[in-house]
Amino acid sequence: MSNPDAERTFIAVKPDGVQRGLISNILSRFEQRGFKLVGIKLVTPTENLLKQHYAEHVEKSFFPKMLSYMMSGPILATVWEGKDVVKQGRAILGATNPLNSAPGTIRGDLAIDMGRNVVHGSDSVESAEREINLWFKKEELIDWKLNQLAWIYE
Ligand code: IDP
Repeated sequence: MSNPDAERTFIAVKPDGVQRGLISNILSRFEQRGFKLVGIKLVTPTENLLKQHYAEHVEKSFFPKMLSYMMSGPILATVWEGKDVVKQGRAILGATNPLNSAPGTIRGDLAIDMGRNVVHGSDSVESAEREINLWFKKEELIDWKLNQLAWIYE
């Protein structure tokens, strides 16, 4: 069995996903795939946190609207662990623009507009590490053994 604890990703349910009651639908996709939840909390992010999180977009024209969308209510912040979880997480989410997302993905099933695309997921192992450190304190990440491991990994 390879080491499934080796990789982590940051997945967030954005305010529209929380308001629309989509939390359990979204989390169940990661749980049922076999990934392990190691951190979870509701957060109302500050402007400062979002500017750090979306540092690459701060100068973009859509940023002010995106900022008010992301600050419009609580976000469910989660951290998942498992083999190739960053890339697999992005595949579970679908494309940034829901209109380009395949059915079966979260955005392809549950969203239409880019500015209401329901979820965030880290796009690389490096950004995952940065985002996890930004949203979570070390002690908020729980080290536990998934007893089903041998049924998920060979
Ligand atoms: P990602 O969320 O799939 O990683 P990014 O390109 O990092 O996509 O963009 C971050 C978020 O910014 C998107 O999820 C989307 O909500 C928003 N966004 C990106 N581009 C646009 C745009 O052109 N118009 C409106 N919102 C956008």
